[in-house]
Amino acid sequence: MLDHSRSKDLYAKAVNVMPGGVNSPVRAFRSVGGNPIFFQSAKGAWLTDVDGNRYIDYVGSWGPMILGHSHPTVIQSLWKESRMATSFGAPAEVEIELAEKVIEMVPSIEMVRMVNSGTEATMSAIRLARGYTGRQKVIKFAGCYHGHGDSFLIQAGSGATTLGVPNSPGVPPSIAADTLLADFNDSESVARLVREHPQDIAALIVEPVAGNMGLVLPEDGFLQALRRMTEESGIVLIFDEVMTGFRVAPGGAQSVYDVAPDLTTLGKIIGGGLPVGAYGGKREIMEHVAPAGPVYQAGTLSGNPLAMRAGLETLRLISEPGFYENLEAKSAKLDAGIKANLEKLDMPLYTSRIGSMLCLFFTREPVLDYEGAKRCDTEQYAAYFQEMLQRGVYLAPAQFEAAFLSAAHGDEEIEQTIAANYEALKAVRDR
Ligand code: KE4
Repeated sequence: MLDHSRSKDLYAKAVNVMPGGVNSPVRAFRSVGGNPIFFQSAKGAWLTDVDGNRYIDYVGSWGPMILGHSHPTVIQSLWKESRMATSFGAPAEVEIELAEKVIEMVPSIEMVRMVNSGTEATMSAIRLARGYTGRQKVIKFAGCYHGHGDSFLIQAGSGATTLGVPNSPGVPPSIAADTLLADFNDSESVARLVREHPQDIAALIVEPVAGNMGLVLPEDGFLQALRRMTEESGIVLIFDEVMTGFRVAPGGAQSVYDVAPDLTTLGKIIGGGLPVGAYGGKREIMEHVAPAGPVYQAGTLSGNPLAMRAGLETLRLISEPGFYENLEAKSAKLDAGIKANLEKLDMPLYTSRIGSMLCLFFTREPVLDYEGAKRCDTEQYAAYFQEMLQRGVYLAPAQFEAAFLSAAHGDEEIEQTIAANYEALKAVRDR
């Protein structure tokens, strides 16, 4: 067993000063048991914890670390930027540079506003949709997670499901009443809501590839149906690409499925590991955002030069020729290795993958929506997580997440992961 004594000591201190000892619930290992691990450093595909144990990392800070941790070019650019300033609270050229890069990479985005988290991006996007349309209601999908804004904590995925609170206390019923729930991959569930609430739906927000109930891909025609129905009804279509943006392709999931939303929300990779979110889209809609228009949204550290610089350098590096092809080859190799292990062990578990996002579901049924995800055996996932941890592989401490590869994951890491996966699955099977 790995020695985690310093992590244990630190957690005992942490729980006295922070709720649950963490600054974000899913990190607390509540659904996988045991003590959360405290980390000391990270480089490339590797994490080192405070007890000196090393792990191959498949959380990647929940998505941002597509280059791998502490990429030298990003670190160097941050060092240079920090010698000039850390924050102005006033315009800086690097904000324009990042905005231009985002607009270049995501054609549906004509104008963009930087914020400080994915939650801020999604909260602002629905406020903008409500201000632009003069309508009130928002459609979301059960199992999708759009951050912790009040309107979204209705059948929310990710940590909300992991901790069993998909509908959080503290959300006023009046707010919840304006959030309409549909089922992922079920366009008829959307059509029904549109029929029931003609002219009163401001926005439909969806993760075009759902990464917060495990990884659930859109079935053929689903996203196209959402585009058609929202177009016909004057509903603002918002693709929440906080996780998939710059992850599944340079232009995000919308470029993979060739569906252009009205607004896109971004986060994670756009900050290169520093706190950045963004929302953007059609100029005609974005021009309603203050101070250009009346829809108010603001932020002390929005456009912060350090965060902008880390994001810009990251987007420049992932735009280099061959980056995604390389990432795809690594991801396909890992996926094939896991599938071969499941075959050898006669464990027909369901898996999903798109690019460098993968998921192993502890269920034999295909997972196409939230109901399917909730059928997973989270106890088995917990056992699998611990077996992998002991073998030096750090996975999301929750079944309802995705695993992320980075460009820094090489053959050595992938082969070590496949070997650990075989042993861990065997241990779970034979429990
Ligand atoms: P943040 O506010 O956590 O930056 O972004 C919220 C968000 C919005 N939209 C999508 C599609 C997201 O996946 C997220 C955040 N993702 C989770 C992981 N599934 C963040 C990890 C955490 O909550 O600690």
